[in-house]
Amino acid sequence: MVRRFIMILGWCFTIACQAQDTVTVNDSWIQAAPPTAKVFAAYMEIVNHGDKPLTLTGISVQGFERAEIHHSTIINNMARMNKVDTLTIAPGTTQPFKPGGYHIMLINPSHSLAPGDKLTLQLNFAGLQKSAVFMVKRAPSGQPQHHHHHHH
Ligand SMILES: [Cu+2]
Repeated sequence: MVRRFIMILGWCFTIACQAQDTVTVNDSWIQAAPPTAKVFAAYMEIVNHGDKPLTLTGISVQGFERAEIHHSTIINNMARMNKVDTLTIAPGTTQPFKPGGYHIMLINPSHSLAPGDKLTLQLNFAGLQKSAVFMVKRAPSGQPQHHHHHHH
């Protein structure tokens, strides 16, 4: 009994308790846009498997001037986007990034992206970093389209 307990602890330290395993990124994709587009929206789900809050503090990406965390809201029937500095994900919860809500805004590309292209984004959390591959694709029909209005 005691030996089994120690084995579980050892397994925990070597595998399960590493920070990289406390966060998973699912369904990561970038919405295709015309070749002249100056902004692209990226969507995903972030799952916090850990027992501590996880705070997203920024996004690093190559081939763009910068990336920002945005939140879309509808005010007086107008789609508005607000830049968000940090986003905290409670332990054991999933934070969706989807059209009409939170999204990652990729700004000023050095070259255009076409459907089928893949791009690696690095998600910077307080205390850990996580890379995820995003596939460029067209928005599923019936989903609200991302509005490229900027009000900064
Ligand atoms: Cu945006």
